[in-house]
Amino acid sequence: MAKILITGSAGFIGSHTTDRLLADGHTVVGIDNFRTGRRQNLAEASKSPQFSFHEGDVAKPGELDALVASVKPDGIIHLAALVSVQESMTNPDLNYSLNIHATHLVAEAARKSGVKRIVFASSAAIYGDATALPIREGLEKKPISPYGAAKLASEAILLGHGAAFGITVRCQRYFNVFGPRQDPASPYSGVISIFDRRYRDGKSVTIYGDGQQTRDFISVHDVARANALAATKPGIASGVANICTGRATSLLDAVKVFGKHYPQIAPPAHAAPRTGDIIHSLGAADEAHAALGFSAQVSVEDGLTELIRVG
Ligand code: UD2
Repeated sequence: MAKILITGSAGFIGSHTTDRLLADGHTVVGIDNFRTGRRQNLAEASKSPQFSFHEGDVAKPGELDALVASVKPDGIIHLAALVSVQESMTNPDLNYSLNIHATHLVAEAARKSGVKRIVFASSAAIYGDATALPIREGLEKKPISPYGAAKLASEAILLGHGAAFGITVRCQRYFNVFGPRQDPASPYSGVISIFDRRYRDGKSVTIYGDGQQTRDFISVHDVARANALAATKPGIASGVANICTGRATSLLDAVKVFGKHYPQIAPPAHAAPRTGDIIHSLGAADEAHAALGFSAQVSVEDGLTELIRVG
């Protein structure tokens, strides 16, 4: 069994990854500053004697060094980040600090304490407006936001450190993740979280465009499993991999599932397409399977049904 330190452990993906590792019998030490994470997300984890939590800021020099030196984890899963693409546009400095500089601090903390593995929350945003679908990892990277650029830079920082100092680094390029605990607060939150909140509040949803646009929606439970595999599977090499299902789902198909559960709510309204939106996004899932033995197991329909039931 491994001891894993998770930065951003109170966040959407962080808390599910924590739960997954604990369920598999591992020990987890979490760190979060609750900037976007929520204490409530760790309610289940906090019941486990295998879980401990440190309230702190990964981006503050020295803070992580001390924690990593005292915990001596087998691996670090680095999920703490500025998570909103929109916020990276309005505050590129903060994006630099939380999404690039903080990653360097994680790499350094690992080096100083001899940590052997780092798993990093990268994003499909590094590809930008890719038109050749499905998107393969070797595609030219053309990020179109400070957020996407920071994720790409972070991959390079970690892989460089890994090669120089003998750390196995896995960069996980998440596609459109959905599931319980995702924050629906902003108009730029993930569409599934916005739809879930509106249906729950008895309101109908708005589809921007005709609803034929597609995304590679992946359940957060699958993402948590991919993170756990990348952090604990023996004998894996450094590298990057899309964390996706390899299947395209249209917004209309997603809305159909909500409609089944909320027959009393008016059908969606349609509005003009959102400026800058891409029509289709789809990942190729082969690399994660080859490198980690990971393939997504939760169908969009099952994942949505769980979200609607559990919230
Ligand atoms: C993601 C990022 C976005 C940008 C983009 C680059 C998130 C949440 N968004 O957007 O910032 O980096 O990738 O490819 O990470 N929609 C509706 N109704 C709503 C909300 C959304 O119809 O109330 C549509 C939206 O116009 C889009 C689709 O749903 O066509 C998916 O939207 P999204 O923001 O969940 O995800 P995405 O991949 O467009």
